[in-house]
Amino acid sequence: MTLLECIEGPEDLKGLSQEQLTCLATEIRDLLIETTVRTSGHLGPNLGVVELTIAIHRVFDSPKDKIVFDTGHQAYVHKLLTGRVARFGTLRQRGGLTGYPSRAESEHDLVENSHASTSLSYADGLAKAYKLRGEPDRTVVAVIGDGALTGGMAWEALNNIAAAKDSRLVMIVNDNGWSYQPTIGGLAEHLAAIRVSQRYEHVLDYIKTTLSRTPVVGAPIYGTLHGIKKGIKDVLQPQVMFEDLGIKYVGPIDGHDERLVETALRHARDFGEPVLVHVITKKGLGYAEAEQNTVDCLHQVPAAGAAPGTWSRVFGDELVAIGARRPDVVAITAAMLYPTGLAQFAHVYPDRVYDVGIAEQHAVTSAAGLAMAGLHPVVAIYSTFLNRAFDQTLMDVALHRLPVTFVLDRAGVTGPDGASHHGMWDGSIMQLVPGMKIAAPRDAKRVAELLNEAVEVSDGPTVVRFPKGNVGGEVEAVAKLGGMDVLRSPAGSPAADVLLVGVGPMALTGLEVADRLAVHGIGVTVVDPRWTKPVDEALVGAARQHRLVVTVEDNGRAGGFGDAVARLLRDHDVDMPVKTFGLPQEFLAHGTRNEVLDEAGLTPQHLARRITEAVALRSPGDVPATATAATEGQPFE
Ligand SMILES: Cc1ncc(C[n+]2csc(CCOP(=O)(O)OP(=O)(O)O)c2C)c(N)n1
Repeated sequence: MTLLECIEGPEDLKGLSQEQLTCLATEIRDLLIETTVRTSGHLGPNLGVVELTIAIHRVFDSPKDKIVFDTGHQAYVHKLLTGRVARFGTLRQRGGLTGYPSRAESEHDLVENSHASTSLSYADGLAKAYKLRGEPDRTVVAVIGDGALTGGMAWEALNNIAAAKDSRLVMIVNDNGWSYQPTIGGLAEHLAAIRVSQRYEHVLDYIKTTLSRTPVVGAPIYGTLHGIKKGIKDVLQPQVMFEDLGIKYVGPIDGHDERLVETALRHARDFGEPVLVHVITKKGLGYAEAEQNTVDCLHQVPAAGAAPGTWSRVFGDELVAIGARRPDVVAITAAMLYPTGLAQFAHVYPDRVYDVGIAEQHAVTSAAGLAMAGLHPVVAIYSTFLNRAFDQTLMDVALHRLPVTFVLDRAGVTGPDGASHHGMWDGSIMQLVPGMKIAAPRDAKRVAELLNEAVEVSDGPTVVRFPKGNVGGEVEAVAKLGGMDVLRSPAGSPAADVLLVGVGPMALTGLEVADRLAVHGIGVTVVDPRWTKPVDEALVGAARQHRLVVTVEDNGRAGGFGDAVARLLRDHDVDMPVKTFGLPQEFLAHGTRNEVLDEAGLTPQHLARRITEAVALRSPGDVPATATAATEGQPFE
């Protein structure tokens, strides 16, 4: 039995010797590598926090003390130290451990949102609440990366924490110099300056040794040392940023020296006021492939760049082509240059791409500024992270009718990253934005087509949304219906049974559904709307020629394209049932994209069955016997 297998909870760590802790760290790294290489997942970030997480669990008393991991992608080590070693092999698999903290999994997990830069706000609230509730013996710990620290929320929180002098709050900045890519911006430069200042390091080493030999007598000693350090930093580091904010600062500390980290954390814990502990770590430490990976230190396994054949890559290639013709087109990313497919554009036009850090809100309003000054910005962002910038999209961009194109990658079900990462909201919230136009390409050719149409729009914002993964085969239209593509008309029957409108790749799913229904004598017209907002009014006339309208979208059902179509038909007094298929308005668990879609009933089999039922309900007498039989349990395979 390994040492790691004996750890059932944080209390089992507390009696281990320094030698045993070193051995434990090695075992943890081995398991992290072995598992994530098989299951995929956040390897680089976790390899970097092994000693730090051990130290946290030795110093603090979880779950009484509350540990908040910012973003949560670096919480695998925490999972291993809190009783989940045996299940770790199921990481990110359907029904298995999630890739982020999960309250269903453990009482040691608290925050599972996995959108970055929130930990300090959660911690601020927790600490205030424990104070008000008269529970002064709890300490709140926030672990935040230098990447997440570029997010505006973190600074809003710091501003408040600085004022809450008597909060028992320890903020650990895990500074590895990387987000996905090297962390950018003024803050990153400031941290880097602290990191590389050898002279400063030497002085600090001296202080750290002194500090660790000094018997702990509480705040006064700490305060004295702190005062000494501040003096030194004032000499060596003119921008003593955190302290200027009024926040006690400890560091920088070698985050792979478990003993040193422990010492710093114990002092911070006992200080009784908010303290920021600055820990320097190496992303990917202990795995050569990660340490030497110059793209992202194996932030994710497999590496997070846009691979050939993916939607992201198709978009990236087309943007390069557009960039050649249109010198006014510029690109913005919020710390996701490679994953969003912008790397090629950045390579060809390095001056026309802006990586703003994990700062989606800023990205959008900065895009508004670029557009006001005559450029056409393309904001490439994962669908789920656009949620952050709804108000900026609505008021800063749309209200001013600014030509900004949002390219929403990972729209719809994403898969193993679970509830926080499914891009199932944009299709609804963007429907609310006046003047917004939303495109959803069904295949690679349409990505190019619609992206070009989007950047031609000069009087308001546009969205181009597509899912995660590889693009499927190309399907040409057989006819046009307004601005929409008709992909299939039922042979020989002018008035068909079902008008099926499928959004993006769901139009191709619609073709499979039509095949299945045709076998049972139900005629289906399949339409790809191309633009889901505004809804094409040609649907009104088309609906009248069918007996049932069906919409299918890879987005939450509430307020999405389906609801917009139903509203259009109501507004035109078309008395026609509209079945709107989409994702249930729930926080959907992790699994493969296909597993989640299957569970949501968005596969051709499920859809064919449900549509048959709807047709049968509408006109039982008219529906062919084979079709009604299928509704009584005969599968559509
Ligand atoms: C709001 C938001 N935008 C983007 C992301 C995608 N993302 C996940 S981890 C990460 C980098 C985080 O860097 P850092 O906080 O330094 O942690 P590290 O991975 O370096 O340990 C990014 C950009 C996110 N989770 N949330």
